[in-house]
Amino acid sequence: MGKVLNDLSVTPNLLKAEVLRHLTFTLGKDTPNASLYDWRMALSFAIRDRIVEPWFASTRRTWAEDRKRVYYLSMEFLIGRLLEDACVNLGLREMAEEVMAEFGQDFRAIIEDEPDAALGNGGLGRLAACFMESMATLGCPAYGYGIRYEHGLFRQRFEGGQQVETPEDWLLMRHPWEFERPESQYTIGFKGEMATRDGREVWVPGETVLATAHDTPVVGWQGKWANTLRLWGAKPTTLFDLERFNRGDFAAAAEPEALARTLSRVLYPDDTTYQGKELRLKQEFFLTSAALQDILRRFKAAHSDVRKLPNHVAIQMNDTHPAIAGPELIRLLMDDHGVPFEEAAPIARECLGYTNHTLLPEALERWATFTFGNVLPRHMQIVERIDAWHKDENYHRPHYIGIVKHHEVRMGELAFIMAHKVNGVSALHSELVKKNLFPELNKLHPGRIINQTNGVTPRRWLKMCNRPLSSLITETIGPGWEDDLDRLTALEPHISEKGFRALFDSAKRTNKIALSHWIKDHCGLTVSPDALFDVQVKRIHEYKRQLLNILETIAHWHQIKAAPKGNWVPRVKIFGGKSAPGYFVAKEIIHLINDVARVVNADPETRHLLTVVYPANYNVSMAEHLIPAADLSEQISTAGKEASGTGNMKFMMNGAPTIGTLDGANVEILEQVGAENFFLFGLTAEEVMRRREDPEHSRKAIEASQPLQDVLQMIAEGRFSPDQPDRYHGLVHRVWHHDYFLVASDFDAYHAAQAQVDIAFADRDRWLRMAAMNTARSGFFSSDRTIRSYMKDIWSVTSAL
Ligand code: 26W
Repeated sequence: MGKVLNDLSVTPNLLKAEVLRHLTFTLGKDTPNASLYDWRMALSFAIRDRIVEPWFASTRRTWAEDRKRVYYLSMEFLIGRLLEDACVNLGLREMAEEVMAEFGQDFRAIIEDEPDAALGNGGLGRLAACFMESMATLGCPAYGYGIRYEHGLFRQRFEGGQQVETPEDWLLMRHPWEFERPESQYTIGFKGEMATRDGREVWVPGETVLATAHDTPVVGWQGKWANTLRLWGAKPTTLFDLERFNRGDFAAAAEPEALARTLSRVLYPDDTTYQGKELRLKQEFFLTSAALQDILRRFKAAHSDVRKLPNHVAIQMNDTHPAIAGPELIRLLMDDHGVPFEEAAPIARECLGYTNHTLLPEALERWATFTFGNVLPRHMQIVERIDAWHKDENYHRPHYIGIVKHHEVRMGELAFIMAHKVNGVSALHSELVKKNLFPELNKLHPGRIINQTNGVTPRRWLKMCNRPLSSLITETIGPGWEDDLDRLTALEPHISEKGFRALFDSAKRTNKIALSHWIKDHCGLTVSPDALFDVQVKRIHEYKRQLLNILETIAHWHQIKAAPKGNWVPRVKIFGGKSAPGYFVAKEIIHLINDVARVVNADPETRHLLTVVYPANYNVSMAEHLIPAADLSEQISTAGKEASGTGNMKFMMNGAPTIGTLDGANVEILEQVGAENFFLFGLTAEEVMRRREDPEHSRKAIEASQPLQDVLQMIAEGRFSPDQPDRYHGLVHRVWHHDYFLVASDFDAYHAAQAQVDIAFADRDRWLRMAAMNTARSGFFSSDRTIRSYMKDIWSVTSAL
């Protein structure tokens, strides 16, 4: 590693003066009148000032050394709160707390006052945020490109146990981390037609909007490097229709503005179900075109020959959402730089990489050629040209393979063909991408599909969110594990020491006590920190099988009631997650969980042994509260369906063993931690496929399982919905007859694995060994490892540090 670029010689007095200066001169507030918000702003600006220096230094270095840059294109960046993260990475966390205390301000309260920037749905968006942090930590020159949505992911409330969505408005208050760049502005065209000018075909767009840049610096561990997250906001090219205004039609005069702004108004809240909406296609092109114009502008500032682009530019497409990057880059090279198609296409491919995040058929983007051709007429031509070019170069290509098929443009095939590397996000997933998603393309292009197992940033997901455990780690193995997470294996020899285990225990207990208070405040429920905290937090989806979890919870409750004097391990079942607004089945599962919670939590016979908790509005900040306090990590998807999972890695780092199937990165977690420290159950991906061939699989599974029959009977009788006994008839019917995700077939195995969890948890010593082993073996799941591997295998870039 090279020298530290940032001068971290800030003293408490200096920081204090800076906070006061910002309070006074930036916020215009006197201390007696300053609100929590004012103090948060003042501290944020003071901290941001410390980032600007390494940020400039990094940018200057990249220019001076003419370094290749990575451009990460993503429709989602689920960044969460930034203040504490920035403090931690600058090494100013303790000092900031001290300084604010001197002003009589509570640091925690300030942290929690920041809105949680939810510019993403779930895993894919959070991965992008972790990658940004790791690229900064590793000194990989990089830009993240995304959309500055005015409204991030909706807020979730429960009304009568049902999900109700309300709009999110994180930008209502001033966002202190960004710098607007009115000078970095590009015109984005849509629709219109092709025309001939000087013998050349040109695109004359029918609509245009402006994309303006908003930059947020992303600082890495210890402030050695900082990159830029550049989010585009949409603005009208003409602010105002003056003619209409003068005619007195004031509302209509503002129409062009309203129209343009819808482009960056709201994040699509669907993860995994693609809808085919024109506005979504426009958003995708808006992001991609702005990014590519910006990339080419930067390239041309230092170079003249666009044929050299791949030596200087690596563009990563986060799923197919920015897959229009292939045709758009070709268009810019051809139409703006006069490069012929045959040269432009390979140049574009050399620059582009494509990450696949899902195998679910309903998630694969395809646009009706009608929509695509209407919104992007020039790109429609180029897509057809790419398809023909690919067919020519691969004359063995089977007739049923291609980008345009059955009047649809298939974005997966487009992204694959236009990328020099295609990667899956876990070992199992990457194999399935080869075998099931792109078997023919894989045969035509052997070696193009590679694996890059996901990771998470240990700065946010261990250092920052779990201070008790982080301190213990540092006391035990010394500092430096934060950016060298494999060093956690040095904890292993200590696990056999009773003293260390007691300290590990007390760190977890501290977190559980804190979470108990949080649950009391947010849900009004009293839970004991002695109970087993069993947590499933993620988007609600059938394949993730929250239904399996709640059915087993009912079975467990039923068992306790049959023997209330039994030697039961007290459990707190914690659920968290949002459903897509239009996803009926997922919403029904949410309703059921809340109904079960109401009944079970009111049962005096079991109250001390079982509590079901479902706090509304799960988001990044809530994850930071829940994960450090978890005893058990629920990763129970139908095998073959969860591409990777990243929550699973966060739980592992924080010392929570997994109960899970052989799916996604669970496979690799199991490999790292060993079978004795993992509660494995359920059908494998192959067994799942075979099991589905039996049309009677669910009926047979239910008939073979008395506990499951009892559970379904209770639900069907309205035990949890006495006000509407038939509420779950549809749900129960589906488990019996349309159980695509094999809830019934895995039920008994899951129930048995949960019994094993109870046995292990009751043996305090054994449990602590398992928990600590999970932390000690989690080094592999640092996103630093992932990013190093992308740098080497896909991007061909080196660290500037
Ligand atoms: C167009 C609708 C849409 C929106 C989002 C389709 C698909 C998506 C994403 C690909 C869904 C997603 O977030 N996938 C998750 O990506 C994570 C990061 O790689 C993985 O850990 C999760 O397993 C995967 O579900």
